[in-house]
Amino acid sequence: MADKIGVSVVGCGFFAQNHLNAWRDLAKDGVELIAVCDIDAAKAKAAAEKFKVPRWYTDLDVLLAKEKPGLIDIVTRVETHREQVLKTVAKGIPTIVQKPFGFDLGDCRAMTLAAKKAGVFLAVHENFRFQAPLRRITELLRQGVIGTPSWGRVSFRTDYDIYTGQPYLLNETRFVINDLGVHVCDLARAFLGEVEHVTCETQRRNPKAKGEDTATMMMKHVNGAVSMVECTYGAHRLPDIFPQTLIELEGPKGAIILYKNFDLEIMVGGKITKEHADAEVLHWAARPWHIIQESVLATNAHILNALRSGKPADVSAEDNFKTFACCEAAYKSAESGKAVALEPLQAKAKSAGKAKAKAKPKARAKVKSPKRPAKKAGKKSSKKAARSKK
Ligand code: NAD
Ligand code: 89Y
Repeated sequence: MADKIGVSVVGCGFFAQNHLNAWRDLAKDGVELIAVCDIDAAKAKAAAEKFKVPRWYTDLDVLLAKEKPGLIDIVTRVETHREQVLKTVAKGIPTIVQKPFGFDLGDCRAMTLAAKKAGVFLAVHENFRFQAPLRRITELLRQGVIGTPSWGRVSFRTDYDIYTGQPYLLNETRFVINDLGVHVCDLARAFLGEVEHVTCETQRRNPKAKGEDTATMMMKHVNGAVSMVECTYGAHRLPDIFPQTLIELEGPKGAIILYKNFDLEIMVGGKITKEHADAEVLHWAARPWHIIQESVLATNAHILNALRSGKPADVSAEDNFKTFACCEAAYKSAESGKAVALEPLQAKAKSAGKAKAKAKPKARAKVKSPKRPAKKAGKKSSKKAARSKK
């Protein structure tokens, strides 16, 4: 049995249930859930009871004063990520934070920089690349089965009712790119390499949504590859295959296509090899979410292994900063109608991040909202609309 590690989960809402289940499954690898925290006492208490966690808190500062976790897992919503990560990193505690890493690239840079300066492990819970069929595609690409892909498509299209579980999404001024774009952009990077520039068009098909619910992105990768990267919560298709991501990759030796229902085809040398790449339905999981739920376990296990072996996670803060830069570029492209290069954006966020990391917490209020979604919503001022509140 591996050495014991005390894990604390912060935020005990909708998605944290998957994290808590996954950490409980990792007890066999030495994980001990030592404390949970939620500003809503009922949720913190319920999580502690359900997962047999000895202590629960309603204030992260109190948890940090009383506990000595070996790892903190932040599963609150985006508006709290920066403040919480800066606190846990300042205490020297290895930290995982849920996606989206930050509200904007400045947030992501501030957290990445703080962790780097303090020499503290920081990973982002970017789980889509750990989904069973997507892990299989990574493996095939590493084996060079189709050579280096020069074209790809990553697509997530649904109008499944996500709003019952995640009602806050309707109020996000940065909506689908921050929520799903982070996943599909991460997959484009993982499969086709770093991104040079992004072109994007956004749409708001659901009038009840404050921000964009549809994004169509085209990416030019540094190695010359091109990808179409799409996500929408406004596609009226049957069957609705939520929460599946479809993939097409073309390389010099062949193609890999992930169709609906996890049917994977590998086309090489004039032959098609078919595989069924569905995930196991874990004992606490249920379709159609099982594919995401199993990936939460795989993500947590990967990050834990990385921490233990003294290496950055594949989804480290540094890595996810590059994914988020694609999203920032997508918003800027949708605003300007032009292709947006990543490098200047990343450099700009670097210097802004340094300044903000030094600034006192109240400087956070100065973060500007994206102009386009706020204009479309046409109700709140851009400052008020910048971060959705509970
Ligand atoms: P939620 O609102 O259901 O849960 C958030 C919880 O955090 C709430 O219980 C709230 O009371 C608590 N909270 C708020 N501020 C807090 C604070 N300062 N200290 C402690 N607790 C606090 O939201 P959710 O749907 O669970 O989303 C949480 C995160 O998970 C988001 O970042 C979301 O994007 C992400 N998410 C990821 C996936 C995925 O597949 N990776 C899927 C769904 C949600
Ligand atoms: O919020 C989204 C995510 O990150 O993964 C699935 C989701 O919960 C709804 O599409």
